[in-house]
Amino acid sequence: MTTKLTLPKLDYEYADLEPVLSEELIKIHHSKHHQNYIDTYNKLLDEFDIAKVENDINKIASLTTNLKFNLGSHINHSIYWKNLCPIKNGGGQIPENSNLIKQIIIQWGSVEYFKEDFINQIMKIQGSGWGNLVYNKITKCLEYLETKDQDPVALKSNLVPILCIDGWEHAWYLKYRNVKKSYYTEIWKIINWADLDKRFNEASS
Ligand code: MN3
Repeated sequence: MTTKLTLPKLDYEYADLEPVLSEELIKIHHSKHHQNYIDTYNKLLDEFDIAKVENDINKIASLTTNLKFNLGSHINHSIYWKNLCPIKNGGGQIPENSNLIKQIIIQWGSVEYFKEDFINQIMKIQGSGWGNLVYNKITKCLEYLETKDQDPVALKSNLVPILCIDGWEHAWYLKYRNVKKSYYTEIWKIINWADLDKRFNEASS
């Protein structure tokens, strides 16, 4: 018995992340790209059930790789959508008494310097991947972590994702074309700091 995935509904309308991310871009990213990862995962699950019955080792090996890719993508996108918030609903605004912000200031000195550092790090992605801010449960510190392709942070057991930024070209190209850095600079205007703070509090408690 396998559990099929369904596309999570967004907490906002496709046009609500304007002007940082356009309605067309978010609509395609959510209803086409994210949906496609889910449809593919669900289809692979059916094939996996058959491969198990047939004890087909080669089929099982290739399906496992593809299942990981598509489920990882779903996990990453599900965090990404929650990490974003329309400006009119408080996107980009730093909440008062945020434990996450206190930790950022301890480690980076200021939110501005943290953002600058994050942008420098995420610009280093070659090809497709994600730039993540994670909480390390062993060192009890925040870290930047790059994950390749659709690998989710969840594959590393001591790390908890706080912020996952999609570095795939489909996440920004329709709006920013060849100027990728503008995507990474502008996105802070729609960051859902309240969501990040909630994730940090859960991870560090
Ligand atoms: Mn994406």
